[in-house]
Amino acid sequence: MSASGDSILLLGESGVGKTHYGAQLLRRLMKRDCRLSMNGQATNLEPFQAALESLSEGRAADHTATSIYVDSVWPVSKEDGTSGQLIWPEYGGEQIKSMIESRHVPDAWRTRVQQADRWMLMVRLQQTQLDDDVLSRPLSDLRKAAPDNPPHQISDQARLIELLQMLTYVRSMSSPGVQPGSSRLAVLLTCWDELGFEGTPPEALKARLPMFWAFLNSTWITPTVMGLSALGRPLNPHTSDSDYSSQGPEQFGFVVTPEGERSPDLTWPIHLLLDEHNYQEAG
Ligand SMILES: Nc1nc2c(ncn2[C@@H]2O[C@H](COP(=O)(O)OP(=O)(O)OP(=O)(O)O)[C@@H](O)[C@H]2O)c(=O)[nH]1
Ligand SMILES: [Mg+2]
Repeated sequence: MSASGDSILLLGESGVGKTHYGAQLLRRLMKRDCRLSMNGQATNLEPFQAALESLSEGRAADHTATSIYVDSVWPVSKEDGTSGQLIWPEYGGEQIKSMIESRHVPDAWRTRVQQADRWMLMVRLQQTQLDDDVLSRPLSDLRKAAPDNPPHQISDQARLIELLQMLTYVRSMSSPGVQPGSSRLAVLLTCWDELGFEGTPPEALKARLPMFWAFLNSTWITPTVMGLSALGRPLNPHTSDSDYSSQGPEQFGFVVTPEGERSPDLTWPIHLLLDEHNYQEAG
């Protein structure tokens, strides 16, 4: 880790689980039994305070207001004793949606993209839809009456590709000659517990979003695809899960490695992104 700070560009639309992951991560860092642990005073924890309290009571936290963007600074150390600062953002996911829809990257986001060379994209597969093709909607269906002027919508796969293409372009503007896949990228498939998928995270992504999968692999040499269940199980914002609150939220949640192994270490995806040895430069 660098002495100045490791800024991770955390990308995720609304409802993918950014806030719950942030709160659970914070708790794991403080518990100090994972690959990364907190070794000093964290600042700007206010945005996570409400989520930490809700989880302690066994309830889900609220959606983050669209206009919010706050960077929390967390002094962390690795098992080998090296230390640095992790800059973890909390923001309303509509900001990402609006960038995709307007095809415009606001100045503040432009700076963030240019300053961070480690990107973490959170995708909740259950929120994505695969458009019909000749297999899901055979040609015989075309004879049936089509709805009048169906609204044109860009598919979820195309939206994610569009987002990454915009951001790689913005990044290359600041450093000419930089290859599109030169930033480190980890894709986290969130809410893995509700997916009910038997295979590995890369297999899930390939099965669910094949075009996006092809784009990832043609742009990054080794994109990392992991599963994440920050909560470990669904929680309700209004009723408390008494088992959750009595055992403590730190007992719940897991990540799934690209090979399909489960681990309770929620700091693992970040450790992997920050680790120089786990990354191969794009050619
Ligand atoms: N089953 C399950 N649900 C989860 C998990 N993590 C988050 N959720 C639920 O997913 C919903 C969205 O989570 P948030 O963390 O608020 O999502 P967000 O990305 O911060 O969304 P915005 O604040 O709108 O940008 C909430 O209802 C959570 O209860 C998980 O690991 N498993
Ligand atoms: Mg949020």
